[in-house]
Amino acid sequence: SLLSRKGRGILVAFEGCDRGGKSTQCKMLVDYFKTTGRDVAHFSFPDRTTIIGQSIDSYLQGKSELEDHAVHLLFSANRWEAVPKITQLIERGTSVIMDRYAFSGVAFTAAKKGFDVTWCKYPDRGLPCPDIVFYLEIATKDAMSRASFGNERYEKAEFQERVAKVYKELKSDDWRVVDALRDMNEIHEEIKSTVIKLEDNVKYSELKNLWT
Ligand code: NYM
Ligand code: MG
Repeated sequence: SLLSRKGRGILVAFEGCDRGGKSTQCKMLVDYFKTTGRDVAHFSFPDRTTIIGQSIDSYLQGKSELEDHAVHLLFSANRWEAVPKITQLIERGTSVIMDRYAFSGVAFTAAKKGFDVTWCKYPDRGLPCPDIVFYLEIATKDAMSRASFGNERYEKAEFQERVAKVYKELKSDDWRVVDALRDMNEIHEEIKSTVIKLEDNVKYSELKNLWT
């Protein structure tokens, strides 16, 4: 595809177990992009505003039950429905910062009994591949002591430990592991400098496809 003169936007994903501060860091990075005049868009998965997202939201809040394979596919469909927007933004030079992505999909389902990583990856195969993934690493005991842990499905210590194990299997060279227990401004500085270094390298390269 044609890349504009200013180059494409970069695709950044934040990942990790619950209560690691992903949303805070996402917002801080988006604000940094805005204040420096970079075009930026912010996505969160699950996107609870769509029809698919509403069923996911109800499931996460424990207001409804869904079969485990079925809800896995809904999470994936909820990403695919955002793909036309994401690719258009990236191609037009807008960077996209995502709070969770396909790695969450795999980690949270593969943490369930009877699921394997290969099966879990398949529905998300071919999604736009993030140029970088920031993995906010936090020990379960520290996450549990943070505000409002335990309100939604999956927010149980034993399950989060299993999720963390799957994430370890998913890590690749495009991941940066960030110690999430530090001061949020310190973390932001580290993320910001990593993104700045990366930016020029990816601007004129094609966006890759995930797990292909
Ligand atoms: N989650 C999130 C999944 O189980 N599969 C997915 O594909 C995604 C994107 O939803 N506990 C889980 C992880 C979280 C929960 O996310 C809601 P958040 O960031 O708390 O809104
Ligand atoms: Mg949550």
